[in-house]
Amino acid sequence: MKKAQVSIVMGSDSDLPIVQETTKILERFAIPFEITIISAHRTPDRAVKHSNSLIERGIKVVIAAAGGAAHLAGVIAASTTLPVIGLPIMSKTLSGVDSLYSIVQMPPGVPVATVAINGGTNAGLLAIQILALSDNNLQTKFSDFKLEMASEVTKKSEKLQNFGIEEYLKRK
Ligand code: RP5
Repeated sequence: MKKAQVSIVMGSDSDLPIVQETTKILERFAIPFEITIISAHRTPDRAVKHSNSLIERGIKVVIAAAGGAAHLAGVIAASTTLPVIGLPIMSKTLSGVDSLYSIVQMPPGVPVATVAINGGTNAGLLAIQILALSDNNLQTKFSDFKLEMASEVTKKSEKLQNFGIEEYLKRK
């Protein structure tokens, strides 16, 4: 098995459905990753221990998913020099705005790159882009991915021109 390059951490197993979007995109690009559940509040010692072990284990990027008072990404970023991507999970009470603000509003000196609420795929893609800075093959794969996306949009547009709105929606 290849050594993990990305460490995915989530505050609770209830975050898994969104985190699975991240793991799927990492798998698509064949990026080896590790995944674990650590709570900044319920297991604070483990959060710091995990952060301190990242570099020696060869991890290059961290993705931290949490909802509500989502301090996990910030706590990890405080104890490592690796780039940390925060993934705010939609909460029931405040629809994830609480998670977003908790993750994005870091003090100067300790940045967390924050994606959209439930932006699991983009968290993975951002990690891939960071890894691609020192990996030409990955850079090429990422360019192909963008071309594929562009071609999907063009195909849809041509279909819309050919069939018109009603027929397009019927065929969708
Ligand atoms: C956060 O609180 C977790 O990241 C999760 O999004 C949220 C709810 O946690 P559980 O009630 O599912 O443990 O710590």
